[in-house]
Amino acid sequence: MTNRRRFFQAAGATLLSTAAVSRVAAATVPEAPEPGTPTPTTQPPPTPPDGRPFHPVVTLNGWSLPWRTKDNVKEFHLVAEPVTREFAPGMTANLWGYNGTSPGPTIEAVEGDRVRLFVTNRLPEHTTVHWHGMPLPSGMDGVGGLTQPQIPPGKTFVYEFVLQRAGQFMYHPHADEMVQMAMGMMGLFIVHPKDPRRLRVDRDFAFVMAAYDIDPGSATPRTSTMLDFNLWTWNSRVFPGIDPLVARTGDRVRIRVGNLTMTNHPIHMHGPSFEVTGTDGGWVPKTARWPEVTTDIGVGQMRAIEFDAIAGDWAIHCHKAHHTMNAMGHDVPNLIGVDAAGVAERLQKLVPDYMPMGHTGMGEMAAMEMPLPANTLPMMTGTGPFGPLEMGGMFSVVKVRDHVARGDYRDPGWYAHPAGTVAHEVDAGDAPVAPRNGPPRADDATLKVRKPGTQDEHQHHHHP
Ligand SMILES: [Cu+2]
Repeated sequence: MTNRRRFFQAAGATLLSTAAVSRVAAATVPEAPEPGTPTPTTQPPPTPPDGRPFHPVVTLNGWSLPWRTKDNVKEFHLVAEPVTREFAPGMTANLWGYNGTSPGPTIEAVEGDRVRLFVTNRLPEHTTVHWHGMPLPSGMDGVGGLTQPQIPPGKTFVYEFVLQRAGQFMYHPHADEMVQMAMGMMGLFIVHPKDPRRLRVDRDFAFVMAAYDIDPGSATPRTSTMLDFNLWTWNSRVFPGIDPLVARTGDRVRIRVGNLTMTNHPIHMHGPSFEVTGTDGGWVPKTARWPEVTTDIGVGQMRAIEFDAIAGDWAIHCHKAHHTMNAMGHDVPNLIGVDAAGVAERLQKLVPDYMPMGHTGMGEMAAMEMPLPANTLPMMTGTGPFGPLEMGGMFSVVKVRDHVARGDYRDPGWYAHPAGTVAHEVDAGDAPVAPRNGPPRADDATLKVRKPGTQDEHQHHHHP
């Protein structure tokens, strides 16, 4: 009931702000749509209401921007504004985005379409929109100061061009770029082929990668960070907040991924191998493609990968291990092999809640219930059918099942492995002798630390 009331209050607030727009402006500028649901779950794509038919993309944890058609031109309306975005249950960030979300809604249209893109600036500073990768007239390219004046706060600008090439593109400001992108201003722009049979796939997913630096216990990103970000997101979500990518066995699946972070991301998918079939520069000729299980996506690049779906739960993630973690401290010494028990006892006299960690690795982090600062996600988290997943950040699961209806993207739950196909414990006596190389293994596995220059080291040197 409370949620319902809150929803209507929010709806009322929207009406009020719409009424504040002058009538003249309302007649020429199309309404700026807001997402259909305030929850950041993947919105199944609606069938295009008019214009040439196309097979819409599924924006992971996102939505596509409705348009209106006027004199054969598709009119879209983006509003740049402060937004809040839940990264995963338990953490919400103060960001800047478009039409209520970060990333902004995906713009979808068809090769040959003429589009008119209205951009209203409700930020406290000027902005522009650059249509990244798009072939267009120079004056529509959105570089503040170079190809157009900046859009001042409170003003609306319009861009207009014909979509010349089918493919995957991005949009983002080219104004105070470091700050505005660090605050989450970005979105996807998908141009579908004129002939919907061309480049046809059964399932077409899309997301853009962004990085944020949000101190544990706070909610607003640091915007002066250059490289040391601590939250690695797909469509401004982190695992376990990223929805699964659901497909049916045998489906041809495309995933379009853009990178607007400040470092590269080697995106790795388990299970079926894939090919890079397109970039934001165009489509890769069939004869120039090669099979991969990881593709590195550089800063400012987009990649479309395609594969034939095989039944299972297949992890998909960035292969930089610290990008599959949530906000963490960086200056942590490696304690593997160190017996911290004595130190812990003494520290607990000073700090009663002190817990020694890391002396057997960091896996224990995922299962423990340590108090966290408010609005902070555990570094390693998520639970699967066999226990903690020990992941965060850029991680999700491609869930492929034999029986999924066309257009059904709902989470099918965990994979039911056929009998006898899951790794399991056995009696160690059943295993063959494990050959090993290297020096004989000491019975006492405790790490012996010997500092250079100590007597031990000296003796070792003279008596090998
Ligand atoms: Cu990465």
